[in-house]
Amino acid sequence: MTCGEAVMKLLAAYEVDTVFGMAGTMTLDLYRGIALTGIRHVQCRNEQGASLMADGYARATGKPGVCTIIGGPGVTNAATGIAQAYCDSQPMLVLSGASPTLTQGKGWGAIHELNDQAAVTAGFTAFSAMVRYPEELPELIARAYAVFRGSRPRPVHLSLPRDVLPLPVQAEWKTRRAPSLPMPDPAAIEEAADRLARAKCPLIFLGGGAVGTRKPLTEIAERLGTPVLSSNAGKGILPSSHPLSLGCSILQEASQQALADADVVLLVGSEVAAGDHFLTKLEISGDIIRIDIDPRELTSMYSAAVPIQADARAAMHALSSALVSRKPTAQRSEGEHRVSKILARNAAKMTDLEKLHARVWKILRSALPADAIVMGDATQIVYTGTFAMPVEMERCWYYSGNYCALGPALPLAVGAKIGAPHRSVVAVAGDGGIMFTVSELATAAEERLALPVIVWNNDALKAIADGMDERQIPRIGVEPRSPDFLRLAESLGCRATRAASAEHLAQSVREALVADRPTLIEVREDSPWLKV
Ligand SMILES: Cc1ncc(C[n+]2csc(CCOP(=O)(O)OP(=O)(O)O)c2C)c(N)n1
Ligand SMILES: [Mg+2]
Repeated sequence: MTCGEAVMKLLAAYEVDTVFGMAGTMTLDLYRGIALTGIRHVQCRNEQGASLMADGYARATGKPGVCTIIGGPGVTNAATGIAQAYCDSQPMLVLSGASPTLTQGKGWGAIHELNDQAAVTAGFTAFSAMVRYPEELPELIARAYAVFRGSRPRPVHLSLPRDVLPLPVQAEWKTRRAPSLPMPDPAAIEEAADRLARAKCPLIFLGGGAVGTRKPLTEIAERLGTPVLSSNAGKGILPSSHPLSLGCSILQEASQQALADADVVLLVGSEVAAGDHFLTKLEISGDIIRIDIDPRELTSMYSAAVPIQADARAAMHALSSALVSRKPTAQRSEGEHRVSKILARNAAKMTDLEKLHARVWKILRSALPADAIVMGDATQIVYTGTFAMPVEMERCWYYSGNYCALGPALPLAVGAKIGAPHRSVVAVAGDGGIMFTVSELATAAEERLALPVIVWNNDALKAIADGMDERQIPRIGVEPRSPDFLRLAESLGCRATRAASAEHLAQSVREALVADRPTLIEVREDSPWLKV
């Protein structure tokens, strides 16, 4: 067996069933391994598509997404998807080729040469290693799974030189168990419970690290009458319809004010990324009780009066139990009253454009099942969707405000649909964003994915054009000419339509969810039926 075969066999033992990739002469023996194990290979059109699909697969399944790419340009192309997964704490294993060991660092012009390739991804991976001997791999892959399952999940990059991949491997490689998750310190939980019980005006803020805490979260929020606000990654952990839910309204002023006014803030599994609220720093004047698996977060600018380093699920269960014996100062009815006042103030401040966006979200919500996964790009309609699209379940709404790249929505949706074929998945991108990764429509068509791809077309890079208008800067480079999206999609093997009315949009989405291929649905911002 070659190293390429042994590594894929080991990954199959870690339950890898799919990889997203693009082959090259460098990685041929990795593909010998893919053939041997029968692991599904999804062929992307660009390695950026592969890393973003792997990210989407991870978000839909909770398992690491895996990509198999060449070194050099494969790695630099994939960088955006890897960096986004890093920002959003998603597990991803990147297996890339690399130049022959002897040539590395010499500048001899080896094909796909990239100086110090492992260092290129070091800044946006948990670790990046250049493999020298096949025998290093069982430990490196075990370490990767320890990152995915036993700590804050983040991407890992292993570079496999083209002279190492074909080497013979004698021993049988075995999986190793991931370490257990860190448990909360009982004394810190008691202190947190005391402070929360004494709070007059508490507030909970949730991020993606709080996924899986709905039960203890609901108990805590209801017992203390605490409004619950979330980041994009935390959206849906508490259903939007819960009377204590402020949803992901952190972009809106009244919610920001509520955070500033709270006397105790329970901040769970979030770095409070600026991409979610567009401010340099949110104001929080009350004491912060922070629960985070990553110790670095606990000393960030949102520094904690009570820092609890632990798995959020364990910590929230412990906190809920500790509150049972304490009499809360705040009352549920007061909390619910606060929430409705804040939501009403937010609604009153919505701009006309946000109201237009909200109408589209209302139509999409009506056409999508409750567990549909929405992958959003960096477009104005998605910024509005953060607060205007109600979500009842966690892990259903994804918008990476933090990395905020253009182009991820489509490949994220492709990866999610492949990982969770029975779930409804939809991509929402702007006319600018879709062009970054539009070639992956061909991948989606080849995989026959029932995928609605909504293109919000305002004939501009509008977020930036608006910024120029506001600052009296002439519009430069923000009104690119778009192709005919319908013909483009059709030529890539997709169905395509332009929404002609609210009913037509809803019907098109419903049909796209059960079609035999993807459907591009163009929604024009200047549609007469969208105006009131
Ligand atoms: C890779 C990348 N390049 C540039 C930007 C800067 N940027 C942010 S939003 C935006 C406009 C996007 O246009 P479009 O997708 O049409 O969405 P709209 O703002 O028009 O709704 C740009 C250029 C970015 N976020 N990512
Ligand atoms: Mg646009």
